[in-house]
Amino acid sequence: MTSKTEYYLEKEARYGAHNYHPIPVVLEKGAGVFLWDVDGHRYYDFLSGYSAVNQGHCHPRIIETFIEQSQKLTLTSRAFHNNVLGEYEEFMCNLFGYDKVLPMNTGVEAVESALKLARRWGYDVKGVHPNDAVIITCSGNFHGRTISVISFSTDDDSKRNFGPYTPGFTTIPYNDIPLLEKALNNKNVVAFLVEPIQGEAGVVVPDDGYLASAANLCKKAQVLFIADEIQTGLCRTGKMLACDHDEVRPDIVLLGKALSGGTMPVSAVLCDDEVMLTIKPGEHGSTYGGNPLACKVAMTSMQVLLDEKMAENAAEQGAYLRRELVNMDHENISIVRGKGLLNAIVINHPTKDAAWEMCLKLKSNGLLAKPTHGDRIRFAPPLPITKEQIDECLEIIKNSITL
Ligand code: IF1
Repeated sequence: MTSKTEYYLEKEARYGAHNYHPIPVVLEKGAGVFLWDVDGHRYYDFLSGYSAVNQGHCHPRIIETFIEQSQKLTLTSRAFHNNVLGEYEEFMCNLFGYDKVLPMNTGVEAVESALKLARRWGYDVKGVHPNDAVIITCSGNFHGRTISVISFSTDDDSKRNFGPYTPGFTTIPYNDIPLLEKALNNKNVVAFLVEPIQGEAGVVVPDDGYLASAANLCKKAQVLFIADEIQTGLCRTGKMLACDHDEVRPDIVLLGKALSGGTMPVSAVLCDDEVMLTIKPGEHGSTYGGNPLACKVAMTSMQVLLDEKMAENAAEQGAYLRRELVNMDHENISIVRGKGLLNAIVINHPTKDAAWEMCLKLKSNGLLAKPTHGDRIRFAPPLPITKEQIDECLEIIKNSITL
């Protein structure tokens, strides 16, 4: 480790909260699929800020919009109108096919907003007795880190000693239709919250048709189907939304991360009037939600995905990457899975922390990835990656997974 890298690591360790355990690399520049550290080393980024930089680092069009709007007007609060919000809302409703959008900031705020909408809809429209609403979630879920959202986490690290927890949630296994059907047999259930692919769990892809069957069952039971597309959406899996693979139209869609191309926290809840209009003025909101800078940046970020056909490229390069990883037939890789450019390999190696050690080797060889749950490594590069670049990455991977 160079003294320059050490300098920054020391500062963070000394003055920052210790709520992360990062790979020891200090980055100072990014462009497209590449990152550079403080010593000038270049890396392929195989995390993409957990899918926040789908469009690639510092995309010129997104940055141009950012600079332009930030020199004009950045925040008005929702006490007043601004001349960007309405156009952004129209743009989003047209692009995704919903009546209304609710703008928020971080992903977990979109999740919280959806939970509030679902409960409110349950009481005002479905007629559930006040305070009796139940929301079904899946084991292995990751939807963020607020108290209510970790209340239905099944991950001990996220949850332990943060109680007391918020009531009103039940958990069923992921990718299990019979148990969903059983859980829906309760008139107090107002919503089913699900990730189309479970990211944090290590890119767990459900069976084809799972989302369609689940959405169907929800419809029959008069229960809202909420898709958390914060990580899977915005072209990451080879379609605009991961639900598109199953031709499912969720009652509520949650977006975040790449909605701003990695420039700032921008999230959104999309749904129709029957749900959205149950919340009235003064009943929900956020200081930064719907600010004109975020709205302008989000519109360009979405336009870039469309103009540069990033869904198509993610589908094509993702399929190629998985095929070549399987063909590598390496004894240390037991599973290759994913969709589009949201992928993971599962490591099979006796060494304790083998995946972590491999990520350190990947780093030395010029590729940044992060292990999850001990033995899984996520491979999720920015979506503009080319076949030639994937080939180079495959070479790096091959040279790094032998310990
Ligand atoms: C961290 C994981 C990814 C998400 C889904 C909501 C949120 C997230 C499906 C909340 C956030 C994060 C946050 C980040 C790590 C990361 C992550 F490994 F934990 F699961 F991406 F894979 N719904 N995902 O994935 O969004 O409030 O953070 O904007 O360090 O906690 P947020």
